[in-house]
Amino acid sequence: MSKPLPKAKIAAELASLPGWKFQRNAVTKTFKFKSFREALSFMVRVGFEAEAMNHHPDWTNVYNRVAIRLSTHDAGDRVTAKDIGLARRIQAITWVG
Ligand code: H2B
Repeated sequence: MSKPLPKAKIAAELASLPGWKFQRNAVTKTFKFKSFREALSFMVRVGFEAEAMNHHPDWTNVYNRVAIRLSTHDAGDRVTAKDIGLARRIQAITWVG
């Protein structure tokens, strides 16, 4: 089971993850797209990454916005290396801001 990362380690990781924040024991980012279609395509793309990692985002979608919150439920809803890994994979999806 993965262990919660210390706050300082999370801050260090976020330095190279543009737009991601540490909020209420999760790493978060809201993405805005041109349309619902784009937002939904992004969610499908992220879904495949999540399935490949067996690590899944908590998220909400309202029209062209997708608000993502990453934490590890098995670690008591705290941020672990898995969340940082998924954030990096999301960030690597080429057309994402
Ligand atoms: N996603 C997240 N974000 N946290 C988890 O602890 C988690 C998960 N656990 N996806 C996985 C699935 C677990 O429930 C399965 C059984 O491996």
